[in-house]
Amino acid sequence: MTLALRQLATAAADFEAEFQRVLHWSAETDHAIEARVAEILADVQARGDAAVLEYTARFDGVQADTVAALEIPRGELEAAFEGLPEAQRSALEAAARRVRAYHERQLEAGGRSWSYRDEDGTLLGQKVTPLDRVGIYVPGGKAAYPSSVLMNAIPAQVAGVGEIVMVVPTPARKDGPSADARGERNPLVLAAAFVAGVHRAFTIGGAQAVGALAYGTATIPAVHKITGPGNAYVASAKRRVFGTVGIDMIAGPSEILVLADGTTPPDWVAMDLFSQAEHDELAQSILLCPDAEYIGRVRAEIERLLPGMPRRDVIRASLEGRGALIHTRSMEEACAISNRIAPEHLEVSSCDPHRWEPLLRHAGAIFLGAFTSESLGDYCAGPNHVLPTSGTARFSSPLGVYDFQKRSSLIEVSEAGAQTLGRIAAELAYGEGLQAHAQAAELRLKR
Ligand code: HSO
Ligand code: ZN
Repeated sequence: MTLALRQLATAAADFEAEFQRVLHWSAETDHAIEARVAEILADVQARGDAAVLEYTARFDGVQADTVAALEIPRGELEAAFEGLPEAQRSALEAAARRVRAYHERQLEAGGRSWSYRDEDGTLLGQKVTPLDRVGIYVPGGKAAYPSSVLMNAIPAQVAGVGEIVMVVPTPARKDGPSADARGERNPLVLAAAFVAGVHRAFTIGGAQAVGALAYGTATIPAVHKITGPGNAYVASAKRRVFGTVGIDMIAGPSEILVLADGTTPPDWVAMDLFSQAEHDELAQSILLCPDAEYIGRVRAEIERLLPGMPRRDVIRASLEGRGALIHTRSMEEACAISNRIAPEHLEVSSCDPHRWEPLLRHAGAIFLGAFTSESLGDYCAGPNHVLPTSGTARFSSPLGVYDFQKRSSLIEVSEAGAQTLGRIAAELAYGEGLQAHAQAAELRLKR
């Protein structure tokens, strides 16, 4: 069975038209979902816990008398961690350690307050403070990723956030009565929450969980920012509560772009393309390479390896729907095309990656050299795996410590400074017709 995987060449006459098809990304809004989410949010805001209980029963099949019964006690997070096989426990801890070490560097490099005095002795500065309370949304079901719990909670913890509240839906089992009236819980997710220092966790999800975190209920504390991925309902709810609270980003399907010079074993590249394709039928995997013969070898490896992959149906749909193998005239041209795509993950699969890295401007994360498989970054290299998708790497950055901090400006004007600044401010204030502004400055001038 052959694979309908698009092949393009920059030298071809129809390249631009074909390339537009690869770039094309329809982010249509579903009006039915939008309306439903608006209703749920309004209801949670008006009725609090009672609304959360109703929607949790209706959507997740989980019956509870109180929202307090949907809270997972910290002891249960710890028990989940203790109950894991030793190998999983130490892998989780090793990953958390590396992610923490990386984000601590971020704090050191740019996350501290600073100030200076100007020539008049006026103090100017920037005070950095962590958010008091944040909410982390963790999807249930097929997209429940313990690694994402680490990637969201650890930067918050490193920033010094006072309280990290996690929500994770735990739909009741469809195949008969659930042993746990509160639904099926994923022990790895709970264990990751324990390792990452989550303070409180609730088994709720969907737009109702986003609403509860944004507005607060009698049981669920209102947070100041909500981060984490979710389905279309969650994404829509996050957009709507933005302004009441902060949000991180609206993440689209995963993307990987491999920029190859033809020196990496082709099966490694094929598997790296699979690694993001297996996330989602809408994920995007692209190969850019100036060596046509090598592209043929990668393609052969893709066809050879695909039938053995447990998630081959998802991978095939993703590769056929949005994947592409692109032959370029040179590595320089491949870098330029990569910048136009601005992928979430960019692998520079080259024997000389530092030669190309300076040419690469837009990517969520850049993985240098043949040994750096993107999947290492997903779990344990250290940098965050929550990254800008759908071309937004042109203007946004990975989730980081800075997303859990805010800055306040500090100003302390000296007596000498009041003379210098007072004259400037008064002049501009009169120009704007704002008398009180001008006089507030002038009253402090020495007569
Ligand atoms: N590649 C995904 C993150 C992930 N991969 C979680 C595996 N688990 C989005 O960057
Ligand atoms: Zn991944």
